[in-house]
Amino acid sequence: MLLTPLLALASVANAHYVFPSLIINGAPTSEWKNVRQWTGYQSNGPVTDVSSLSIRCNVGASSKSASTIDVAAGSTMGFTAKASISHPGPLLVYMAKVPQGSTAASWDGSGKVWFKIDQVGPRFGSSLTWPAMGATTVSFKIPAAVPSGEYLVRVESIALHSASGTNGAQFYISCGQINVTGGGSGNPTDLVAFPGAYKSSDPGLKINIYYPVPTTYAMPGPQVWTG
Ligand SMILES: *[C@@H]1O[C@H](CO)[C@@H](O)[C@H](O)[C@H]1NC(C)=O
Ligand SMILES: [Cu+2]
Repeated sequence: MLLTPLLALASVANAHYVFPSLIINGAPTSEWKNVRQWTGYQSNGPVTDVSSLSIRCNVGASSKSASTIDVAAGSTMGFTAKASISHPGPLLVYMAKVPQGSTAASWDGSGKVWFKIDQVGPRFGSSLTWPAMGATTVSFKIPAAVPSGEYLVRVESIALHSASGTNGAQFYISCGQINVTGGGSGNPTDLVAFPGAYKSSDPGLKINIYYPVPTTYAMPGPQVWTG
């Protein structure tokens, strides 16, 4: 995971955020061109119910459509975070292959189809520090072994600043539409569904990250598939 930090410490302490653009070949695409524009995106607000359909690609986005863009297998791509990831918590990235006969533009992402390709959790010390916090871009590698074809790619920042109560974790999510070219012959494992991958009682979701200071952290969801 590569993270671009916010350069100036802007007044974002309590601000929500969105992931509106993909970063392809080092350059951001237009906002909401290759990322599904979810209902109410202007609010920058989070999803909080892990059992809702909104946990998949954000509010109403299962039935939204964007443009699909080519990405070479094995290359680095990313998302912009606007204005920045201003809450503490892990950052996770999933992909789902579009089934035969469907397209990234029309598929809803349903079923046990999502595999995790990257994540970054906390560093431990006298308090937890979260490397993704403050980032304005997040970048990750599309595994070289991923087969060619169309995919949804899902970025997720889970904000844990008020997660000690049930449904206190906040999920900031976007789904992009990509067409993997030059792919391999891997067979992604540990597939999960959204909703379904998480429970509100998961130890990485219902957690007081401040006191007592945790010495371990259980990343939500499955293992990372590295190809
Ligand atoms: C995906 O890439 C393949 C190989 O270049 C191409 O034939 C196909 O048209 C592309 N699909 C989309 C939706 O861009
Ligand atoms: Cu917020």
